[in-house]
Amino acid sequence: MNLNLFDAEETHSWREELCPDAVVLRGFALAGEVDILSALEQVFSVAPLRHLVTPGGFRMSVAMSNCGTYGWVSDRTGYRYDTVDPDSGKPWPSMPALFSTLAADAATQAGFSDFKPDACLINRYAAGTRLSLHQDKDEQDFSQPIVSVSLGVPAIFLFGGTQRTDKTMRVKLTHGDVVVWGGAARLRYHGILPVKTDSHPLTGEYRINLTLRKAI
Ligand code: MD3
Ligand code: FE
Repeated sequence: MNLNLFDAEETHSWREELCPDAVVLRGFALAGEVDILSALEQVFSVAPLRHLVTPGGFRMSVAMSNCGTYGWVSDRTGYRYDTVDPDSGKPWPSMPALFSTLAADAATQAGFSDFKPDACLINRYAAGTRLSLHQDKDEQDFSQPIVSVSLGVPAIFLFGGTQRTDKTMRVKLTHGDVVVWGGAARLRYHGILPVKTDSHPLTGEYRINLTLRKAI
C-alpha cells in the first residue's frame, strides 16, 4: 500500500496580516513542497531559467521562467505578458493544476474568491540576487490579487506604499510561505533584499518564488 504523504502530512498554517489586503499564510505551501518542486523541474526542462534584460539594457540578477497561458518577459522593447517563450518560440508550459489550486485556495483564505491565475512567473535567487523596489503594473485588472509562494532559502521582502519614497517594512519570507496581495495592497512598491548565502535541503543554494497572477 502506497502512503500518500500529501494527504497524510499534517500541516500547520497561520496567518499574519501585513496591512489591509496583504496576508502571509505561513507554511501554506509546505504540504505540497515536493510536488511543487518536481513540477518546477518539468517546467524548467521545457522553459529553462534565464536572465532577462531590462528595457534599460541591464541583465536581471534574478533568473526567470514561466508557466501558464501567459509569461512575463522583459527585453529592450519593454515588459509584457506573452503566450510564447521568446527563447524557444514555443508556448509556455501549461500551469500545473497543483499551482492553480494552491493559488486559488490561498486567495480564498485571504478573502479573494474565484481567483483563476493564467500566469505563473518563477523567480530564482542565488546568493546576492536582489529585486529592486517596483510595482506590478503589467496586468490588466488590478482588482485581481497576486499570490506568491516562497521556497528554499529565506529572503527579506521589502514592502512599501504606493509612492516609491514611502517608508518600507521588512518581512522575512521562508520556505512554504504564501502571500496574497490584493485590493488596497495591490499597487504597493515591493522588492527583495540581496539574498544571503544559505542552503535548503530541497532547493540547495537557491530561493525560488512563484507569483501567480491573472495577467489578462
Ligand atoms: C506586493 N517577486 O515577481 S513576490 C515579482 O519574491 C516580485 O520574487 C518577488 O515582486 C519575489 O514581481 C516578490 C511578492 C509580491 C508579488 C506581487 C506583489 C508582492 C507584491 C504585488 C503587489 C504588492
Ligand atoms: Fe513584483
